[in-house]
Amino acid sequence: MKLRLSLLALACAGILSCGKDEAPSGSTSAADSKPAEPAKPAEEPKVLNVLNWSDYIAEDTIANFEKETGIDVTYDVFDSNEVLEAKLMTGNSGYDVVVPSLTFLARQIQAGVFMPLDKSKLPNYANLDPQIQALIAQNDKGNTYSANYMWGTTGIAYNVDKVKERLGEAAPVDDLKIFFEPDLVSKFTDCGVYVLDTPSEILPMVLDYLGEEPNSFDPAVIQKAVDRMLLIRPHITQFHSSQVIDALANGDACLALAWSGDVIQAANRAKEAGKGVQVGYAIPKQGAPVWFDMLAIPKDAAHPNNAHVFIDYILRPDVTANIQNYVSYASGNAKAKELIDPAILNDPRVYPSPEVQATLYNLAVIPPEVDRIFNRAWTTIKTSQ
Ligand code: N2P
Repeated sequence: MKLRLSLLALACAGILSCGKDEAPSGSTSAADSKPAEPAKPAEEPKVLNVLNWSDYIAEDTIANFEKETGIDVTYDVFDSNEVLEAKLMTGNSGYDVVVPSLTFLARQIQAGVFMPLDKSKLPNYANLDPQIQALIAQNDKGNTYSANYMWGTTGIAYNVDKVKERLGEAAPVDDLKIFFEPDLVSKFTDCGVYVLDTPSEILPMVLDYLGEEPNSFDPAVIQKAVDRMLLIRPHITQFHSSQVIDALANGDACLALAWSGDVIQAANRAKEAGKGVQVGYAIPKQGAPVWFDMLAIPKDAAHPNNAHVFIDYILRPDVTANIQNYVSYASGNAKAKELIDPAILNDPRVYPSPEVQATLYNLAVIPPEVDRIFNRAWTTIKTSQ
């Protein structure tokens, strides 16, 4: 905790501005000489701009919300925290609701990106699980700026038959060595090896495999992850975070580092397609990153009231449960649990057992200088052949 606070302090000293409210532009006397600002209209126009992860909502959620509230939603998608952060840090993103992962949200809070949530407008906020809320409060103090949307893990996705074909019945699908040992991953070069395009999750996973602290900020330690990635680089077909669902489902990828719910969605799509592709997901025995994706409202949102209406709608147990049933992710909504399809609630890939939970690790809030190392390393890895 102490470490984390000092890292945030470092973040404030770097590229990020700090969490203090910006001073209003112009002095009081200058403001006095200006004509009075026109009064804000009591009601916002009935529009809302949402930016969420791809493949992360039920097919009918937005339509149902629009029907119920009369608010017209423009719904855009992204597939990496790094990309979302770039949009948020420059300001004027144009979005009213965004969904960063908690460790990114933490430094965005420090940079003054978000407005505090007005809990009086969020009666459904009380549905959130107090235990998960306490965990989240380590990065969003007092649960001030965010509400949990979904959470999940990053693990190993595999094509059941192709893996058996190449490594036999006892293939180590739950062991990171299948990915990070060149003599093993090389067996899959011809059938598609995908890696999420996000250094902030993949580099810690390599370090974890190498027996290092996954959240190390030591450049020499990070270099070990880079060296290992360069060793397996010739066997990686694609760095992509959203194409992986279809690639797994149609057999274009037979091994991937991917997000839990996305892999389950791929497995479901493969089943529906009926072409005999079977997709598996394993949380590596070495442990895996666990992450929390958070609903938040940018400070410069043009429609903050509608944004609150939307967040409260999402926090309704039936709405969250409907999304979960579709995307196969866990949520921090305790009340939704009563409504989720039992097949999802009892699926250990979605809600890992307490023993497996004990092996999961949180990702760190990365300070700017480490962020730069990660990004440089990632470019080196991706561009090397
Ligand atoms: C959505 C996956 C989002 C999870 N397809 C990454 N935090």
